[in-house]
Amino acid sequence: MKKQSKKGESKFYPAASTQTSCTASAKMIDKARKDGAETVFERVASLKPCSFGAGGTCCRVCSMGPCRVTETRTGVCGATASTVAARNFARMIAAGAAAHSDHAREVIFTFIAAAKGEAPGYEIKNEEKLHALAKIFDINMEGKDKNQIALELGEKALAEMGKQQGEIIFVKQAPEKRQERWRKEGISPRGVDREIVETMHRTHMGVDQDYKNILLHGCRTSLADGWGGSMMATELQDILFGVPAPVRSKVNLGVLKENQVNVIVHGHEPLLSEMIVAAASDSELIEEAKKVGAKGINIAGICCTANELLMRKGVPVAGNFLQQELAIATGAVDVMVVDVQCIMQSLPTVAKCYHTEVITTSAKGKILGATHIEFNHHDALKIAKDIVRRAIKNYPKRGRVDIPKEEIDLIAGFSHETIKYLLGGRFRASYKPLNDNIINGRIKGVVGVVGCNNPRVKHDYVHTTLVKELIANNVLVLVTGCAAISCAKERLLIPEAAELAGAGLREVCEAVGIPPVLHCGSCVDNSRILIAASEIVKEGGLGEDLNEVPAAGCAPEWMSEKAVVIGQYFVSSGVPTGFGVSFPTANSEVVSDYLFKDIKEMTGGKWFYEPDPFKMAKTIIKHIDAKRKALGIDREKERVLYDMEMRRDLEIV
Ligand code: NFS
Repeated sequence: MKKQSKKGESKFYPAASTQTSCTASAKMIDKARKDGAETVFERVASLKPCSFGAGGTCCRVCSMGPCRVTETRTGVCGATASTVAARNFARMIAAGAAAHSDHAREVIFTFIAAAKGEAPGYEIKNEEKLHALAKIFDINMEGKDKNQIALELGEKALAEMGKQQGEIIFVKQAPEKRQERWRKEGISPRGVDREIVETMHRTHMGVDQDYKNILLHGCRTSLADGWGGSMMATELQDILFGVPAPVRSKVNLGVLKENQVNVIVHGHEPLLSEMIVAAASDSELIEEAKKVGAKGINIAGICCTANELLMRKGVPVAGNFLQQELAIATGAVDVMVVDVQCIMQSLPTVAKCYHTEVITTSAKGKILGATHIEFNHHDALKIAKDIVRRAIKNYPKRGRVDIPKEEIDLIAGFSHETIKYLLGGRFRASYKPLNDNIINGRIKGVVGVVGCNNPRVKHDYVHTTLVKELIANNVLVLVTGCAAISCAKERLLIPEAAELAGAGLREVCEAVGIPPVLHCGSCVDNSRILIAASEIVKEGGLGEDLNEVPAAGCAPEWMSEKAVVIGQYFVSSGVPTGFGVSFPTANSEVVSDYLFKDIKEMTGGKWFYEPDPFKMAKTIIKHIDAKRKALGIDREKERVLYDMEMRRDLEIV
């Protein structure tokens, strides 16, 4: 137990080493405690979660309550535990979908402005992907230059958000059989905004009060995100900033530099952060930095903004969700610039103990105590330069600096295009070698390990323990988000990590020269996993629909509503998906049972819950083995261990 004195009081907190498996983080937790800076690691210890809320049966959609509903006690309006739990779950899906999709909307606005030449600094960079997308959107490209095509694409993409009828265009990226299933069940998404609005309507007091019907629309809303908003964000960002390809970089708090101006970019949308990276290489600004005694300007990322910049530019990653306050505690962050999502309100309070300036940049996300400099794509580079200048000005104000030495190598940049090229070769890009290796059993299956950190469980430990178990069992792991950063810190994103893999997976990784854990990007980039899985199906030999592929998803340290929508769109796409930490409908046995079992009839996928990483690995492998059996590819190389009697029998023969 560690002691912290605050305002003359003594408080006791768990030892940092029990709260995180990341040694750099543990050091900074201790340092922040000594410095009197309260972080999430103290707040979590002093605040117990409300059991009604945690299990999904606190209803506060009207003012007759809030009602704490149980299996035997309804709310004032008569709403049962199953209705309330389904309603809360659906609202989490809608909020998560809204976050991803609103991110997409900003990207589309900038995309259109870039095509019109109204966003200096941005350009339609990847023409190959522009043409591929234009094809999907049925755009006639004849005689048009890239900006004309991009303008049409941008406008069509924007129309997808507000589309009222028909189907989201990306739905046709899914295998035929899957599309038919969605149509048959009535869950094929019509338009992004429409499904989100309808969830809010249905879950208003006194509307949809049949848990199955609520969850049915939850499926539809989740698909509007996975195959709509999220996919749109990823695909258009790839055209604007480039399709990720394998790139080397570094991770953990050691990427901060004592002798340089450090700017941390944190949040989600790469629109401004891409410009900050550009500003940091501006020779005039570098000169200004030198004048204040710094050797240069260093940019590092936190959370999914970090993943965006890492994937496309190889910008180093300072840490994941639970490290945002700890980065400030190093005393070396001159500016932390944030946009939207996963940003703790405590940042300016923590920053008060140091010299860091926290700058908010989105009109949608302000924090009291932070400086607000609003971003717009017309003046992006100028705004980025202003922000970097503030960091330079702040550099001489530093107090004691204590940067942990951890700075770990990693390889990222595995877009679905890259995986295809790496496995099949530049001129015959194909998923066939991957399919063949799954069929011959060298690779048992493919699992997406995604999502957040949650201080209710040991930081990074659940992710990395689970992933190590999976690769040891020949499961190829695709990672995104904070999960990817956890794995990177544990040295799992380098080719040498193949030594920890089972013999089959190791052989494949060594032959191709890839790590057994592939970094596919940020959280909106989970849509890359959907496309990769669809390509696997289209390649042939592993079933005709996504639910037949030996694959699974999980978010073992989840905390945000975005994780819920991601999990649900995996399940709605036919993929068994697990949560660790806690399950948001736990207080309703009826709803949990439905999500864990019966939803499978509708989607072919289902949820599971398992907080223990070893048991979760076992559950995942069981799912994969069942799928291998159903495909008839489970019979290879069964090793028989002979006992003495069997040997004697053999000798007689
Ligand atoms: Ni996604 Fe969770 Fe946030 Fe990224 Fe990290 S916390 S759901 S992983 S940064 S979005």
